[in-house]
Amino acid sequence: MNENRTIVAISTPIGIGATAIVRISGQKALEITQKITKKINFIPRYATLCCVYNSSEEILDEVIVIYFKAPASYTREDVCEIQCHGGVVSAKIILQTCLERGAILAAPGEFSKRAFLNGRIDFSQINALSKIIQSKSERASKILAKQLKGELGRFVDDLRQNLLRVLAHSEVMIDYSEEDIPSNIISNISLQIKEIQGILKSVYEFSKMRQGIIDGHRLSIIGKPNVGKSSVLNAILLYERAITSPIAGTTRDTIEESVNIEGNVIRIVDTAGIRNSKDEIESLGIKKSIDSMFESDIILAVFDLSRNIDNEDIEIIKLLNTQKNKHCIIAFNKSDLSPAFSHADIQNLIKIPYENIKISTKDLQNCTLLLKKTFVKVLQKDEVGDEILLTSEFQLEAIKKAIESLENAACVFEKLELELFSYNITEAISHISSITQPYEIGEMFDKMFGEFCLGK
Ligand SMILES: Nc1nc2c(ncn2[C@@H]2O[C@H](COP(=O)(O)OP(=O)(O)OP(=O)(O)O)[C@@H](O)[C@H]2O)c(=O)[nH]1
Ligand SMILES: [Mg+2]
Repeated sequence: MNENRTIVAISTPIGIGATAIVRISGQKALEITQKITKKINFIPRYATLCCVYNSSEEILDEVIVIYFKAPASYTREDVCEIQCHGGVVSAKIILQTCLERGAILAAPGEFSKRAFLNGRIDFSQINALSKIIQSKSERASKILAKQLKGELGRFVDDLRQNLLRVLAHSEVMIDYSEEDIPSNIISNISLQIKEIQGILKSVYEFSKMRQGIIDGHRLSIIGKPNVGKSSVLNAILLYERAITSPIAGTTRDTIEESVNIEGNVIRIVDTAGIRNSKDEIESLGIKKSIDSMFESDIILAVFDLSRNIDNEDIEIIKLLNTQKNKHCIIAFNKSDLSPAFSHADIQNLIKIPYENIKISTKDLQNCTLLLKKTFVKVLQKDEVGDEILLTSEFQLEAIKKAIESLENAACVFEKLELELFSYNITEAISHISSITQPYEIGEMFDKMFGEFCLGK
């Protein structure tokens, strides 16, 4: 990127609101603003009322200019913000005039990119920014605002400092012969590694469970065929969205609908019944059911109380057991019929935490009420207080890799293979650091800044 270019963009939505803001950043920001306003004196951080003129000296609008002198600005460059009248015309013609005076149209997120490259914000803050812009929930915005203030950056810094200390100890020990290494240093390092591993694991699991807060909740209804999954979907939506029938294998493809339950937007996915099928189309549907379960943060597994537990149900339980760090609800359906088994019969097969409910979709009112109550109960577990929350797939992946590196480190440390130990600690440090200072900058930047709107 050529840092000498002065960029400009409209940073408010076009056509909405009483005022609009045109933002200019770069070496020529002040000079361009002076030219288009025919005014020389702008005191930094003071609002100045003036007019904007085009190159034929015609007045375009009466505006307020705020000049942010470098480095005390969002990008750490000279920045001028021109507040003009809203609507569709004014901001556009002011933008055009700036372009004529030598500014270049900013790419999406280019102001933030400069802020990052000039050390004003770190990568975790950029991530928070991009998510705040897209956020549709108040809860998500509050969490992201904390990240924007650099909370995650400080967490990363602390961990990095601790690991650097461990690394320094290890480097010193390399020069000793094995028997000369003081035993208290060895036990101290083991303890520190364990402690950091513990912190990382709990942050990872806590965040994984709560991914739905930031990205939106997704609930998959799974079960073997004919247990009443589509009937459950219809009960949640209170209308016949999916076809239901006594024929096993009625639902062939996933069906998705969004519902708002006490302010939580949940995408509900009804899936094809999971079983061993030779039918090609049904098998494709079943694959989609399993994929959908993997992508969900809440799983609603439905069982038919009126039929004996069989191998197909056991397969569903086995699948559930692979889904750690997710919310799981087990619904025993068809409770209006005489029961063939009870919760106690399968309880010890289920290895993950879950809520269980007994329902009958034939008693629609109670069924809907109970399902919604359970969803709310499950979502309440998502409350986030002062805990650190990782808010993107990239951050989760970085912490996961750091945990793996620390596991390797702990393993080689037992054998006092110190060079390998140092190598693994260095790896862990670089994975953790990538949350605030990514090393593969190019591609990731384009992807992330591409999600920004113009003028941010
Ligand atoms: N008695 C009784 N029948 C139910 C209940 N819920 C669903 N059914 C019936 O069970 C049959 C299967 O229901 P569906 O909702 O189509 O089941 P499904 O799990 O979506 O089935 P597939 O799409 O084939 O996997 C239908 O005939 C429903 O009317 C219930 O609570 N009680
Ligand atoms: Mg169905």
